[in-house]
Amino acid sequence: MNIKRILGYQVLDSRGRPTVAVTLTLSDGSTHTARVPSGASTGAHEAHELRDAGTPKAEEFFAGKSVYTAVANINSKIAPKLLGHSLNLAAIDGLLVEVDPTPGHQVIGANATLATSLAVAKAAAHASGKSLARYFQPEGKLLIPMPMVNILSGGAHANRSLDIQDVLVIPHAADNFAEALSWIVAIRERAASDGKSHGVTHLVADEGGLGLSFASTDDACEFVLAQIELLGLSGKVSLALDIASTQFFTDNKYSLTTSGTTYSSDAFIDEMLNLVNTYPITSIEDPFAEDDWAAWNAFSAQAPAKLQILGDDLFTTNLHRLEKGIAESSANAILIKANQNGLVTSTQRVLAHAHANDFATVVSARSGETEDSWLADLATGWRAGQIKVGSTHGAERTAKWNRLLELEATEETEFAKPFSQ
Ligand code: 2PG
Ligand code: MG
Repeated sequence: MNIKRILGYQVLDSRGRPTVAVTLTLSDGSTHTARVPSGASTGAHEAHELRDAGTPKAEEFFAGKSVYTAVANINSKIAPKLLGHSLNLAAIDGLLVEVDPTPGHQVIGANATLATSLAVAKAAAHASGKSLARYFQPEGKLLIPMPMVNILSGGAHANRSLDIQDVLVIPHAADNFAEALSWIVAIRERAASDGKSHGVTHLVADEGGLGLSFASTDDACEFVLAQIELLGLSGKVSLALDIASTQFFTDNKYSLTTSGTTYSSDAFIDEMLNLVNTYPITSIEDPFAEDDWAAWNAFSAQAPAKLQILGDDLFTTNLHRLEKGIAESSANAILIKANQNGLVTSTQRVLAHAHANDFATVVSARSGETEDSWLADLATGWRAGQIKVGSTHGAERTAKWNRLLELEATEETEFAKPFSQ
């Protein structure tokens, strides 16, 4: 079976912003569509998301965010190169690198390469008669990832109602994914009704979490812990934080707007240590800015051994940055976002390198998502162990949770164990 047609076009993400879609037609007449997500709190070292601002293609209605150039690159530069090709994903990703050998796909855009690469992966799974998860792991029990789910949103996802970006929960004691999700839905709903004194609860943040206002991160943690306790889930559900601190790191200082406090790196290390030593937090993401390596290294040396220290903006799913983090023991886990990288196979290589070096992996959605569910299959088929999708509200989020429920119901699976060192 080979590729008959590749068509790129512009669609919308969950924020109503343009993003790239590709529909690939195979010689058997079947079609395979993939859509790419887009971040808001993006790291400086991410692969290049090509948007039209400043080009003649930019349209006033999309405020420069249209992706017509990336789409044109798919149709005029990528498609001719791939037509007639058989479905070898690694070989096709190699051809995409030939089209644009720059690091981070600077010329044709990582949104163009990833949409194509994902459509090819879906088509290859179809050609081998398998689901996407099974295409990556043909034999044995599939590993359904442990979810890390957003309850409260702040930072760039909720108009900075909180300095940090996410207070999340990990249902680490659940026996299976369906049970895990039922606990989370209960916590999310309890938090929504209990949160009325902290803001407008019927308005949700970019990832479906509650954009409530709290004076401090401590208050936000206390609030979520209270919901967990009231549901009788204490000790079964732990907290996770995405500090997303690059967002408030300026002039070498961490500046919190809600409290008006400014911290040096050393003072912020103490602040973060205090947090993780006070609350049942089992994972902390981006406690320090993307290039503040010294702070990461010092924190990792002092943090509790069982804490997951997770690099998102720090690593940007980039092999070289991960290698540096491994060499310097800057963290012990990496967030895996395919669009930070730009290709399916090279994203998988980053994940495999992390596993080979005893780093945990969390496959993650972006704050701007689509109804596509490939993320659930990738996280499962790659045996990532953990997944982060946002909250349980919004069809772009539930598409992934529902796909995991489907995999658990229909395939031979086991449920991942929580992080441990
Ligand atoms: C993150 C992600 C998802 P964004 O920081 O981990 O929560 O946000 O997609 O905006 O980078
Ligand atoms: Mg993050």
